[in-house]
Amino acid sequence: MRIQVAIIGGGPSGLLLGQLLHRQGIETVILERQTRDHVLGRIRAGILEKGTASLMREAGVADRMERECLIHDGIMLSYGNDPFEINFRQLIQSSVIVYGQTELTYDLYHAREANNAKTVFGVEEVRLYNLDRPSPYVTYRHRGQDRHIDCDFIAGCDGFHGISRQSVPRSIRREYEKVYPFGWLGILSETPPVNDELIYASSERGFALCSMRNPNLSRYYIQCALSDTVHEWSDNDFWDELRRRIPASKAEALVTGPSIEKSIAPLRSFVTEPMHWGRLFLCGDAAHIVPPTGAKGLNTAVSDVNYLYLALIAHFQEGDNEGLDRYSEQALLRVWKAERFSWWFTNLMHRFPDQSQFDRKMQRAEITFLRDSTSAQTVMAQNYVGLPY
Ligand code: RFL
Ligand code: PHB
Repeated sequence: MRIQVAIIGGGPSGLLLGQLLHRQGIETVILERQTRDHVLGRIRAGILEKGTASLMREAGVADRMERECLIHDGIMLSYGNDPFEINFRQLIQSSVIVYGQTELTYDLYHAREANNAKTVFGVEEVRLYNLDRPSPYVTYRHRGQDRHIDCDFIAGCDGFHGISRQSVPRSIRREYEKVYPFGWLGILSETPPVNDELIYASSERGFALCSMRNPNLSRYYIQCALSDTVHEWSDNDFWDELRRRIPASKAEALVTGPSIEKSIAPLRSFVTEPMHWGRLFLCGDAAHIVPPTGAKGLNTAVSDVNYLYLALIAHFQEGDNEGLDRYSEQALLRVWKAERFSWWFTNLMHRFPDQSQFDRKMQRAEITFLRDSTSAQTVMAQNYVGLPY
């Protein structure tokens, strides 16, 4: 089999890239390790930047998103019992969109199937070859058979645990990492959200986040120890702990119910450089990870896709390779800014195990500065709604 672009990974990066390229007449195959249902069952991101929404529009897959999304003009922050709003609309005339990664991924699979574009699920032992030559190829096993795909380019969209990043020689790769000493325990429940806007709460007991997917589906998180397991947290324990961490007026108004999903995610900042080697281009979580504070993971994956998509069409349609040559540098410039924002917001809002009273006072001073300073709020708003591409 021969194809123009082989895409490794059928998460949001791979699917969106495939859909954008398909609309420009560029042929792709997506190789996905899991089943479609497995990919769609993963509850992850919930907030889309404007740039993400416009790329969904450009990909022709935004109809349901436009109909069902919620538009959020701001977020609430709270320290102890002291909530205040950062209003994006007033500060920078902008907003974000609430639309789950599961929904976005579903829309992209639906479009791919309607286009008859090829996706192979359940692939094993994917290996990339000849990456530094003009004729790269991919091998994999599927239903017990060995397969081979010749291609012009490979897009490594296979997430943090994928093989694409590992295919860049160790001598070329530089990796930067910070692992945080806590995780987030998240639950999804069919209850009305406690507030119209998201609440990011810093309390003496640790961080909490009140988010949502729609008017009857709430997503809540609490900071937990890395050694905690979901089985140790009953729904009642979760709700009790959440109430203790959010402002009292919100704790009183919280509507609880059974969780329909419960999971723990560790928090990590990670970047690999370069994001391009020979005919291989890394996109999204394959190249970088952010802690979820600030909702930058999915959105940064999408901004990589934007740069790579434009570079690939310039190559295929005009024989212009400048975008491909500049891809890594261009993508990394924006990636590091998202890394900085997510790291800053994580440090500001969480309790760290070895934190001194002085460190806690510093957090308090910074949050109150943010509460009282329009300039500081403007900087926060610009980063939260998404920096320009
Ligand atoms: P994904 O979504 O991980 O998709 C990669 C796909 O590649 C497949 N794969 C392979 N396929 C073939 N061969 C191999 N060898 C393969 N190895 C892996 C995987 O099965 C998968 O389908 O990466 P992508 O597309 O770059 O998208 C990135 C986003 O998913 C990610 O940035 C966000 O979900 C991060 N993230 C969150 N971001 C937010 O903005 N807000 C959140 O609340 C939020 N919650 C989360 C998250 C990430 C999590 N992970 C990765 C542990 C919660 C979790 C649990
Ligand atoms: C979510 O809704 O899952 C979510 C929202 C905002 C974040 C992280 C996660 O910063």
